[in-house]
Amino acid sequence: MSFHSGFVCILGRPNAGKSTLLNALVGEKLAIISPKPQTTRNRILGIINVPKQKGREAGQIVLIDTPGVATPGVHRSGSSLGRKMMSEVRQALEGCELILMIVDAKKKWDRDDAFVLDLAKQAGTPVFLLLNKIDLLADKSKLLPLIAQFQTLHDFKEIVPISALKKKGLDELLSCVLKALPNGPRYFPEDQITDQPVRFMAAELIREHVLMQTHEEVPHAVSVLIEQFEESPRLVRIAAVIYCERDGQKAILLGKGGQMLKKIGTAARLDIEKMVGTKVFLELFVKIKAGWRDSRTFVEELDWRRQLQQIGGPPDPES
Ligand SMILES: Nc1nc2c(ncn2[C@@H]2O[C@H](COP(=O)(O)OP(=O)(O)OP(=O)(O)O)[C@@H](O)[C@H]2O)c(=O)[nH]1
Ligand SMILES: [Mg+2]
Repeated sequence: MSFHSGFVCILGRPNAGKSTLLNALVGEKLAIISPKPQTTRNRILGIINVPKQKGREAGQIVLIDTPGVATPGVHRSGSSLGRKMMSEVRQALEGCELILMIVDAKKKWDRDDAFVLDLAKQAGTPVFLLLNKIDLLADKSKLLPLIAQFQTLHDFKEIVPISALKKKGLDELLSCVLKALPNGPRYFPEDQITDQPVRFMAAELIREHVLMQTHEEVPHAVSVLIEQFEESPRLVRIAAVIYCERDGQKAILLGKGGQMLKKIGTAARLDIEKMVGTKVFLELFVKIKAGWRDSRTFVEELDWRRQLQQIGGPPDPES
């Protein structure tokens, strides 16, 4: 019996729906979602084990969600954070067997999409084009001309209309992906769905609620670091710091009489409890770290892969 497997990179501009697709395909919330661009900052693995079905071989798809690709010069792409996000995208592209380039079917193709396509072309890897958000297309007859138009841009291996949000077209997509992957091993144990540590996912859930509750520059100026994470059978104790860059942002995050921080904390605690399956005691602090997005050292501190590497020994000088 043949077994298909491989690494599949989800690539696209900010807000195209990459993380929504990852969660929908894996069937678990692995990545945070928000209507604000540049929500995802790290590459996120999602592992799917596909059982053998009629007309479909068994296999394992290792999806990699990536930060939204920003065209140089926009979205502070030159900051340390921006550079780090692009390096996460490049690492995901390296060595993957297939690229799922995702675009918003409602939006006109522009230079940001062209920049993403160039990246995919440079990788020299087969590309599927996913036309996402088709639930927003009132007139579905527009899809065929749209597909014909996209066919002129690149020799896409497949063009698949989907709705990541409404979970439309995903079964067909999975079958196409599996077919496109080579025969290979099971890379991860069958019960593993991600490589992210729980404490990092907890930090992300806190950041998701900051993204939901705040506006303009605040969400982009926020990062979350877990300072304490103690697990016991019936309770997880977490202390986390929400970093922002300025006094005004801190005031917004605290809110009148601390109301905003309380709201973020309660909502995040409920989500973390759902994830860990026990009660959670969550303490949140807000601190200012001026210009952290331009600090390479601090941006590296936010990278859990790097943190693990440091615990395990000195970092590889090549990385
Ligand atoms: N209507 C509709 N909305 C969608 C669909 N997929 C994603 N969205 C919405 O698009 C917004 C962005 O979704 P994300 O999954 O966070 O997008 P992303 O590409 O991961 O964005 P970044 O991490 O910022 O690069 C959210 O408000 C989603 O709910 C879809 O199929 N239909
Ligand atoms: Mg995302």
